[in-house]
Amino acid sequence: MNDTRTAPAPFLDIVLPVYNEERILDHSVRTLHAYVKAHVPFSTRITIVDNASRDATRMIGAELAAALDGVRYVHLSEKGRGRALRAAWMASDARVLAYMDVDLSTRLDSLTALIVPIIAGGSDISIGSRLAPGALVTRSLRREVISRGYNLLLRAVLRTRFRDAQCGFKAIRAEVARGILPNVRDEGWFFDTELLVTAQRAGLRIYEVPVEWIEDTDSRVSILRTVVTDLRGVLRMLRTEPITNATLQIHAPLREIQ
Ligand SMILES: Nc1nc2c(ncn2[C@@H]2O[C@H](COP(=O)(O)OP(=O)(O)O)[C@@H](O)[C@H]2O)c(=O)[nH]1
Ligand SMILES: [Mg+2]
Repeated sequence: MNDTRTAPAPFLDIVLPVYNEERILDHSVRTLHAYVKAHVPFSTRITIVDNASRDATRMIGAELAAALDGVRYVHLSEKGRGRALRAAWMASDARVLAYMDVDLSTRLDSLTALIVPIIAGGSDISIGSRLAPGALVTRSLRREVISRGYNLLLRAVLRTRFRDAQCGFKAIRAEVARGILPNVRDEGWFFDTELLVTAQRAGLRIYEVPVEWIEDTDSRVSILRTVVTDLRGVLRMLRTEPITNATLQIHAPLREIQ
């Protein structure tokens, strides 16, 4: 594995949460790595975060980290996508943190649109959106209906102003992440919603980027179980006191702290 301890801190850290992804991990990481080299104008690390995969993900991840410059592999022993994102973001020394699903369902050309508002200081969190005007989405009717229904519920019950809580394509200013993540409890799929609702309540700025999304039908999600845990999460958020920006102690936008 690459020794990144002595490497200079990158500007951007792109986290790839993975669970049993032996089939696509190598191809996706190489695709993203080549894309970053060709199109991303600031220093970037790719961090693969694996929770307890039971296939060859661990071996492939370690091989990729050894073979490719700026790629690292982290292994956690407990499952949970939220747990993986929190661990990777909290440990990162980068200024801007991102994550994306390893199936690269979101077209990579949206990456700059995600990062630029954060760098420019106009946004604290940027999120890919499949439900914003301009998005181009190919997915099953079942997933479309569940996604729209869930986001409408969030709007009605939690008064959310963003359109798509669950798109696996997000970025956040590192300082904001450090302030807000200790207040985000979910370790699984509700993590994204909890992060955004907490951020909105604290008055942070959430910027939505319409994305081109092509669903990869190979999924780790058990839809019924996720719907139930999401609804439980919504109820918990209804009972959670909002935290204020003052409590978070988030100050200057990135532009000013550079
Ligand atoms: N680290 C980690 N990643 C996970 C876990 N569960 C799912 N993922 C990853 O989350 C991403 C999205 O999962 P996917 O199955 O494509 O979800 P879908 O697109 O909503 O069907 C993929 O990169 C998965 O490998 C988990 O328990 N831990
Ligand atoms: Mg997927």
